[in-house]
Amino acid sequence: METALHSVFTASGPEAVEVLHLISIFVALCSAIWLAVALALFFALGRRRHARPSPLSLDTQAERRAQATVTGLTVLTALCLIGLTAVSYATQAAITADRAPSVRVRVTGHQFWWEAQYRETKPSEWFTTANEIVVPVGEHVLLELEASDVIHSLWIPSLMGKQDLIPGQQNVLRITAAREGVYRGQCAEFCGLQHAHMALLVRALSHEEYTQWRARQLEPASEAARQNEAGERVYISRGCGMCHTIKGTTSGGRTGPDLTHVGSRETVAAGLLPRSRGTLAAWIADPQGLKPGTQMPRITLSSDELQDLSAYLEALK
Ligand code: HEC
Ligand SMILES: [Cu+2]
Repeated sequence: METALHSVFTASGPEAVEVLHLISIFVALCSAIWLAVALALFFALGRRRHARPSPLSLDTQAERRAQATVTGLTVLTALCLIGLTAVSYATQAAITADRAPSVRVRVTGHQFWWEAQYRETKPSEWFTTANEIVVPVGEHVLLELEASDVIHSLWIPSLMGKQDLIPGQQNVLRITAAREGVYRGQCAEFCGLQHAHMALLVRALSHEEYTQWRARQLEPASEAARQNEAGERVYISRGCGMCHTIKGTTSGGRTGPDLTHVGSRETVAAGLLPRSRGTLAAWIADPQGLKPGTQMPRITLSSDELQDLSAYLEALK
């Protein structure tokens, strides 16, 4: 797997660049002001006052100078605040500008994973994946954010600032990946026990690769997996389908991630483990041990069942 970018300073899309510019302006101006105040303070501390002949006499000239300085600095402070407000509004307007997206994904935050439903075309062509969003490079993507249980927050630092996912409300986040690559995102609002293990990968592919990926996602469970009848039997008979969906089988659960193409994803359990047959088996054998508090129960399986099941899942490309 390529190393995923995860930093505000590797801004990789126009939205992230806007945010980085804004931060830079704030940091530069505030640092300059802090430095000026610190210098003025040191200067004042080091300066000695000349003793006056009569301590109570008023030095009108000095008074007038002080008044002018205070008035000038007050006006300057107000100007700085107004200026920062203006640039911050301008950034806000630029990153939330209503543009026609070429991909629309409904991202639902769950304890403790991300559901991504692609909704760009007619409902018969919708498909659902988890913990990974694939986007065409350079194209505008609209993420519609929802939550199923508690408040989450989506933060993909290299692509955009944070946005909350709130039950009963839809927020949106607009991203455009300027370069091919993998961008890491993270839940940025404490949402429960496994909040730290709630990562999301955004993979930006060329338009052709994206189209191919999309076509594969629309297909039901792969032929290779379907031929592993023993594995599919364990999946169905052990009740996995109550919570999971594998298109092409009788399962249609919505509580857990859609597993139709779980073998094509990079990670297992929202970035917890890199995906392989071994980690899939480890996860199924003891989800509560690996991710205490996760919403998937431990289901006791024989070692043969576990082998067949993990081979089956791995083949779901
Ligand atoms: C009570 C509901 C429930 C049952 C039953 C259940 N799961 Fe899960 N499963 C979940 C949830 C919820 C998650 C997400 C966990 C997380 O990431 O915190 C999950 C995650 C997974 C994942 C990781 C998917 C990914 O893309 O990261 C796999 C694989 C999986 N389950 C397989 C199974 C199998 C196989 C069975 C049957 C032996 C099963 N599950 C039974 C709820 C369930
Ligand atoms: Cu969360």
